[in-house]
Amino acid sequence: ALPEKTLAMIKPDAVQANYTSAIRQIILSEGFHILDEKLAHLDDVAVKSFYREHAERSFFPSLIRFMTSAPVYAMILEREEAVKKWRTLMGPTDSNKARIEAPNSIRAKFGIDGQQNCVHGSDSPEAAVREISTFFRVLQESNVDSPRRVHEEL
Ligand code: YYY
Ligand code: MG
Repeated sequence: ALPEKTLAMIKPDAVQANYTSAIRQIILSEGFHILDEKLAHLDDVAVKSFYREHAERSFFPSLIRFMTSAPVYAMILEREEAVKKWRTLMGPTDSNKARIEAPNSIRAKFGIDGQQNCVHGSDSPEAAVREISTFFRVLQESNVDSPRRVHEEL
């Protein structure tokens, strides 16, 4: 299978707890390449856009406060089936559920609860293209058909 990209983000809880390098090491040991990475501090406008699919949910104001509370660490990951493989490695959204259902997952090991869950991953190749562009300047013509070209021009 061709390589695919996804956006991974280490969230404020895990950056503050100094889990960035441990999580980064797990990512590399699982066969992902990190094409680019950066620390960023999101503001309200950026988080509202990033999580716009959840704008009507009751947890949205709290989610914005959490995501703007401290820096995040964003990474472009590449491997075959990167979107699905990274979501599996992260584990379920709720860290406490992750500790029961996927004890080896990153959320099981480093997450706190259902909101402070240490990592984000794009949920589709299309979302990955959009989310990567939140943090990185890249050619965006495709995440599926010509990943090599995008990689080479980074
Ligand atoms: O993609 P994923 O992060 O696993 O979950 P989503 O359902 O997309 O929710 C995004 C984000 O919102 C989640 O990581 C934590 C937060 N959240 C929350 O604070 N409370 C909930 N009941 C559900 C999600
Ligand atoms: Mg999601």
